[in-house]
Amino acid sequence: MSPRLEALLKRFEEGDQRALARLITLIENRAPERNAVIERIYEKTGQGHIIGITGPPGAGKSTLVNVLIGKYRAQGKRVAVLAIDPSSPFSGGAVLGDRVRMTDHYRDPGVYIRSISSRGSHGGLSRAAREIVKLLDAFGHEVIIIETVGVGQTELAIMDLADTTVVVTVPEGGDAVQVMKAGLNEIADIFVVNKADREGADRIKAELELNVHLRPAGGWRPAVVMTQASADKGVDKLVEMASKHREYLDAHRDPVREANRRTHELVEVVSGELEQRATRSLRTGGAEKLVVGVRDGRINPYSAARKLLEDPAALGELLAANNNSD
Ligand SMILES: Nc1nc2c(ncn2[C@@H]2O[C@H](COP(=O)(O)OP(=O)(O)O)[C@@H](O)[C@H]2O)c(=O)[nH]1
Ligand SMILES: [Mg+2]
Repeated sequence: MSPRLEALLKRFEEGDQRALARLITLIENRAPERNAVIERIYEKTGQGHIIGITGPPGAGKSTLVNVLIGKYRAQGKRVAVLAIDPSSPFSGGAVLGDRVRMTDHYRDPGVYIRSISSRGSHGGLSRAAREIVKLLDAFGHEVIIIETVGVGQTELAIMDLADTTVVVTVPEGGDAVQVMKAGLNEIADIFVVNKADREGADRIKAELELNVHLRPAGGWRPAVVMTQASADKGVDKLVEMASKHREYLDAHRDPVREANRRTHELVEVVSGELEQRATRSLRTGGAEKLVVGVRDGRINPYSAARKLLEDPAALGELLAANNNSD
């Protein structure tokens, strides 16, 4: 580990928010040092309550997060927010009003807000999100809120990072149907019907409650909470249910799920690292004869790959850590 990275980690451990920000940027940029960073902080993770908030755009998720931050701060808890939503107030697509409301929290040293863009990133987003959440957790945040727009597979994978998943819906046209279609009802630990001031909120609540009762008995039954985030109504109930859900999780640990998560993490880190090393090494002269043969068409890529994989010495060279040019 370079002395610079060592110094940065030391500042992180001392609680310097700028060091936290720099380390998050390393993760976002997929810097080669990122594995070493997470390895170093890993033991300090597992303390914070990770709350995922998802739902259609415009449902009021960011407004709700703003209010939630205040509630948790009033309990004396340190709060981090990771927003993965290009249109979120956190990520710059904000209406002015949202930004003004956020400034209180921006100045509060007990609150850390970060957004990452979901644009342009491919398979790496859920891994980056997981690693950033680990940093936020190890830093000492007691509550970590992840906000995403519930649409694709990546967002579902990101919600899998959460201990407690909150699905936000609104009374507007067909919104609840959209939630069902996107498979969000299966991942919800708590449903929020936001914009309770709007017509039809009671009907949506009844629909969701019916849906909850159709779930097999046993296990956690998702609560349905009505809120009016913009008027700070009903949010205390959400805080209460989130805390109940966490107690439930503590009392009903799922060792199989935890083992699967850890194994998945191992596979992801190893395969990512192997791919990076092999790619670099093949581009910079590793397995030269084979690569040249493939380039000028004498050997087909499949035969070359098989030869390489069947030769332990060549493979060892290809994957040697010193091929890393960091
Ligand atoms: N009527 C009403 N509007 C709300 C409520 N909560 C949020 N909004 C408004 O809904 C709009 C979208 O909110 P936002 O938090 O950006 O939604 P997001 O895209 O889900 O993050 C904003 O104009 C909010 O002021 C509510 O409870 N009632
Ligand atoms: Mg938002």
